[in-house]
Amino acid sequence: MGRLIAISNRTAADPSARAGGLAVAVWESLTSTGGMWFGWSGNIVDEVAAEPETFSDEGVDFVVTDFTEAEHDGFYLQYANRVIWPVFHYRVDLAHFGNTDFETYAAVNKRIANLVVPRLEDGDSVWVHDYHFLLMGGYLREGGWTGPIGFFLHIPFPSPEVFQALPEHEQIARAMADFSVLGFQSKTDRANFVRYLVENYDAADEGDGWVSVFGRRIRANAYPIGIEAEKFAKAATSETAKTAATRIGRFLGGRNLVLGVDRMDYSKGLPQRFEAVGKLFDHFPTTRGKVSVTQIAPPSRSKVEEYRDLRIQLDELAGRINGDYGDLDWIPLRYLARSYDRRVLAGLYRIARVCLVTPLRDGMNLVAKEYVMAQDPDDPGVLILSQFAGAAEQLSDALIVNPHDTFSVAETINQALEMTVEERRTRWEKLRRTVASEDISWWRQKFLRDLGVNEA
Ligand code: GDG
Repeated sequence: MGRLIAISNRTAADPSARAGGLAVAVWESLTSTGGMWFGWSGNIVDEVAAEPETFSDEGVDFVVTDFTEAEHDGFYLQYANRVIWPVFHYRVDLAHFGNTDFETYAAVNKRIANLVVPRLEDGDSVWVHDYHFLLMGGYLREGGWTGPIGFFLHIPFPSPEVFQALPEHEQIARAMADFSVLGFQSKTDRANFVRYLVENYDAADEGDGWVSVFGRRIRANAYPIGIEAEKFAKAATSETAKTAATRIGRFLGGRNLVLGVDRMDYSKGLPQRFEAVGKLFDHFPTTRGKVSVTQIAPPSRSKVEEYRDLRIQLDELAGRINGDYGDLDWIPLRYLARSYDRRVLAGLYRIARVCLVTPLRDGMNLVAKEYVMAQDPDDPGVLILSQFAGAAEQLSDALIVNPHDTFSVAETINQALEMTVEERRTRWEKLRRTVASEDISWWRQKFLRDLGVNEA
């Protein structure tokens, strides 16, 4: 059988990077089929060498390239993260439509495609990941590759009205139609993409995922990404997890823990979440002194202005809430702008009575799934989940909220805190069954089957 060829911005060349969801899924597939992984080396240089760096690990051949400062800026910081990321998360107001960034974005897609094509062999299947490489299908075809190319979008695909705010929407859509299989996180994302094609280019939605457009037939489906479920459940009872639970237990002093874990990103709805916590203490006085909210928010993309603004906003909100409600022996809302070991997170999830996953938009949200797998079956906690996270399609037994309606989120936190253990167990058991069965291997196999890859 043929090899699998993965393309993503960052690769798992560094073994410590293999811990993330995407890296695990791709790595497992590549080691089982044998294959290659193309991406960015992580280095910024004055001049990119003609030949990329290549090396092998456990039968996987890595091919990584450096970026120039101009590529890193125009491709990664600007077009990918200040145009596509905000628009695809429905934040057109935050998008910076520069004049030349799309050209740089396209040039990097093309440059990497040109590294890939000469290294492909008959029988190979290509699997491209995420919003950095929306044009990759077009350039691989231009280079002469006629074999299968799959694409998986980890972030939402917005409604057509929002997607059309991108000046380059048509070029992007045409290039996306050069992929053989297009994978989305949710049915909503898939429906948005197909509606855009139907309304603008007379596409036909032919059933079973098949779509005819631009004289081609492609497959577009929802493949909700999962986690390494059993492994995460084990991590939650590891020694490191127990130690973390003991440490935070000392701080809690018998109070209930309400936990949030998110990269510090404006899509995650953190200011609204903090507002909801303020309303909880305001309108539900029995929770005062009885609940501690801890938000873990490792900073990300801190070079980008919108992220610096978010940080300032959160500092102010947390300060105000603690100033208004805190007492000599009680900090109502703690927010820790740093990252922790995964096993530490697993330990915190396990003792949290409530987990707040309230993004304004999220492709999937793996924190919701990790929280479910980390629970103690006898005394599980309650997941509060935004209706705007892809995960809400699968996890309907969570308490589903509208994150913009902060009073209702406050009410739901109170409801979760008062929920009987019987109801907690019933809801959790259904959630656990879904997360455990629709795990990362299920996701990968479902996608690769449609791409025509038979794993060994
Ligand atoms: C994108 C899409 C989609 C968080 N803090 C720490 C830490 N984390 C880990 C979590 C989780 C991961 O990071 C975050 O995953 P999410 O899915 O929640 O969100 P994004 O980073 O935005 O990921 C998203 C995902 O891609 C996969 O397709 O679900 O919608 O936006 O695993 O546990 N990990 C460690 N320390 C931390 O402090 N070690």
